[in-house]
Amino acid sequence: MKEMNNTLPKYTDTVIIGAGLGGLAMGIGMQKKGLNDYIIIEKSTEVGGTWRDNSYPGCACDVQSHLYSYSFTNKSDWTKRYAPWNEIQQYILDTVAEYNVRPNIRFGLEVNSAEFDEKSAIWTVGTADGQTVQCRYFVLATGPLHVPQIPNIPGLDKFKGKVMHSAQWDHDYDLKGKKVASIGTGGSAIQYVPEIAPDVEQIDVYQRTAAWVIPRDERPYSKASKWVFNKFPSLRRLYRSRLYFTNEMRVWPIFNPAIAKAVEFFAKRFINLQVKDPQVRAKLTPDYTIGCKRILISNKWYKTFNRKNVGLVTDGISEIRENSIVDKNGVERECDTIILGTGFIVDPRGYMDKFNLKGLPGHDILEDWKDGAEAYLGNTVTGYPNMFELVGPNSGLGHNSIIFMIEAQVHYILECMKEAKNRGVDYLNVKKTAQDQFNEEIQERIKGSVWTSGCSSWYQQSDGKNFVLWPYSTLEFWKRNKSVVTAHYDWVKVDAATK
Ligand code: N01
Repeated sequence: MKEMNNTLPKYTDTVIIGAGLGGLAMGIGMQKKGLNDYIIIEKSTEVGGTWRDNSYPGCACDVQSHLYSYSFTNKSDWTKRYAPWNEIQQYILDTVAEYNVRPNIRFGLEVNSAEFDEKSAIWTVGTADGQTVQCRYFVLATGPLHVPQIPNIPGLDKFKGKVMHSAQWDHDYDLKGKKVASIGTGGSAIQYVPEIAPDVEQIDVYQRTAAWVIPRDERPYSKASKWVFNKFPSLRRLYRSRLYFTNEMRVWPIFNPAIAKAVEFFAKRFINLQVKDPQVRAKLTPDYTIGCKRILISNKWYKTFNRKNVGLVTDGISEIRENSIVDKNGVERECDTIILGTGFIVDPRGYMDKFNLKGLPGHDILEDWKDGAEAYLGNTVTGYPNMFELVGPNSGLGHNSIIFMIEAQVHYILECMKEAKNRGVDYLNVKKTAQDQFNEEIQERIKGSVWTSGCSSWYQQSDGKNFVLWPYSTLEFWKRNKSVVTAHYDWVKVDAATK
């Protein structure tokens, strides 16, 4: 067990919340600029975020390893095209060691308040154990997919067997010979169901909406290719760029129905080739346009339904009893284990409900976001000076590496800090007009996408507004984050006497 520091200093220049890929990129980015006066507050006892929490069987990234990694680290020995969770977690640990970030992290502390004082231009950040730290800059790197969504199904609390969410896998629990019910068919379930199916006696998969799943171009990297990537970093970078531009093409079907139809044709063929039983095949075939929900990749998912011990239930769940699940047709199926592949609470108004976040007078985040979470470029919010978000509203992705977006945002935040320093001001606050214009533009663009073609997905808040995704190319995002449009901000110097 590594030594943990969980004492907050009285003051530090920058507080970052979260030691996942975002928070670590921010910390390392600051160090590289010689800005060492920062701390990262992490509620868990280890770094890694998603890749620390998600360790279910078969858990792997569906973005290629050479791309799903920081541009500034030179890892050449990824074992395969899509790295498993533990290889990514090890990569994160190695990066933390390489940049010596650990001394700046305070573990086991959950931030539950942050308040900005207009007179001094100082944030006071508080943690659940009663500590506080003051800072000039405040960066939210909490990640949009970290709070498990436990479904509100009648009787779940009365179930006598084992219940676990995919992001809270109990590795001490032996699934051998168990009768399992797995709820949900998203990115997590399509990875763990095929892995556990050979071990369990029976697994019934409860599907509410079928997912579009396309082939995964998986392959291990040979010793020779690792050697080449190690010896010739420029070739590794070239390969990375190739992966990047190939993924970038996946944005085309999102805005072009004809391309979406063509992709759908091949995806249907894939289902037909993989699934033997025509009735099961029909149930697994989605009834919405491909791309409306996140497109998933697996070579194992559909085939798994050819197994005798794998059932597919599409009639919905009416209740859970002590040892069984009853579907909406009244059919009762016994089980001793329920696995919830039911995703995460993505809307920040859901997972920030116990976080008291207050900016300039009159600005309370839950109040400001009562109609939906909004930011400018996904990273600054009107009324919250010197506060930045990583992967905030409408800066998420479904088609390429989120690390690309994170690095663009880190660059942008550092540019903001530099500009504030050059101007000799105490804080910057994005103008409401700039934020509103940005969001109008984004929502207008989204209207023309496949995401609004009639499905329901975690990209949307309850009224249907897509608050998650960036609707342009990632190059466009990089371009807009390259430098700060200074006219979009108020740059404020506070009265020295009140500091
Ligand atoms: O969660 P999801 P996930 N009753 O929200 C169903 C990332 N990820 O954990 O579609 C019955 O996608 C729900 O049904 P429906 C990736 O971004 C990345 O699988 O709403 N069913 C759905 O089928 C991914 O998209 C990697 O009708 C209920 C499922 O549960 C995101 O994480 C790997 C229900 C939830 O699917 C989340 O994936 C894995 C209920 N009450 C995951 N509530 C990478 O490789 C929900 N469902 C980077």
